[in-house]
Amino acid sequence: PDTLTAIFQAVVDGNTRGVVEGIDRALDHGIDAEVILNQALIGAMGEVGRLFEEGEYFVPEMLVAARAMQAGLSRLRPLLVAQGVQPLGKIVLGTVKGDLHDIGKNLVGMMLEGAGFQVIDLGTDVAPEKFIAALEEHKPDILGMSALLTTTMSNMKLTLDALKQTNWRDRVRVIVGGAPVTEAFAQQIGADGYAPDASRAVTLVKRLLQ
Ligand code: B1M
Repeated sequence: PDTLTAIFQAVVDGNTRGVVEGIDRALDHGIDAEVILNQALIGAMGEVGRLFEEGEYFVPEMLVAARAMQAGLSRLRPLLVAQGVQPLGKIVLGTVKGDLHDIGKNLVGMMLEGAGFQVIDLGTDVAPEKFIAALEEHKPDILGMSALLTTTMSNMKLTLDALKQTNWRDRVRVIVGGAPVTEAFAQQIGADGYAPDASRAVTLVKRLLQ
């Protein structure tokens, strides 16, 4: 528990080295990678968000915290991702246009890979045309969009609308997620599914591909 608190604090402080060393120590103590992820890393980003809301943190602090978090995720990645399995399906994933948040998306991608799916990650600020070009190129089973801002959620709908202009809408299942996104919103824009977190994104994808 002390080790987890130290990792949590290192993320909040943006102390990348502290995060990585803390994770190594936690793993040495036999703490499970998923426990480290959920309790220390994800918990810490929640705290960073709270500090930002209260005006105690500004964008630079959020950014260094995010970097420390990403370093932690990279360290955990091999433990969360199973290797050498036959892909269960293909997913094209990206954060929508205008939105640069990628931690949640990366986590969703990692969990899906861990569950045996092939993930093609288009990164952040992905315009509808770019999603469509990736569908043409990779011919995935699923298209996943992430948005963290209330102002960029609408770009999920724009992407879905753009899909309808192509012959892709019926050929791919579309799932959405991200902090401001809800089940109701997903239905309203005509997505095929919504997941509130990365592990439920895996359950959702499995269900949609059955
Ligand atoms: Co930003 N930011 N940020 N930020 N940031 C939020 C989102 C905010 C809620 C903070 C706040 O005010 N409390 C707020 C949004 C308010 C709103 O829209 N209502 C906000 C703001 C305002 C901004 C800026 C506008 C600030 C500014 O410039 N004034 C700016 C916008 C930049 C842009 O995108 N154009 C901005 C910038 C940034 C940083 C670049 C500094 C940094 C991002 C770095 C990065 O991602 N590489 C950052 C960060 C770190 C945050 C907070 C603190 C943390 C986000 C995060 O990584 N959470 C965030 C506050 C918060 O969320 N408490 C905040 C951890 C992550 C694991 O969770 O992403 O929710 P999450 O993902 C979850 C689920 O949502 C779900 O699964 C994930 C794992 O369980 N999920 C999916 C996500 N995608 C999914 C897709 C799926 C399924 C599930 O299917 C495809």
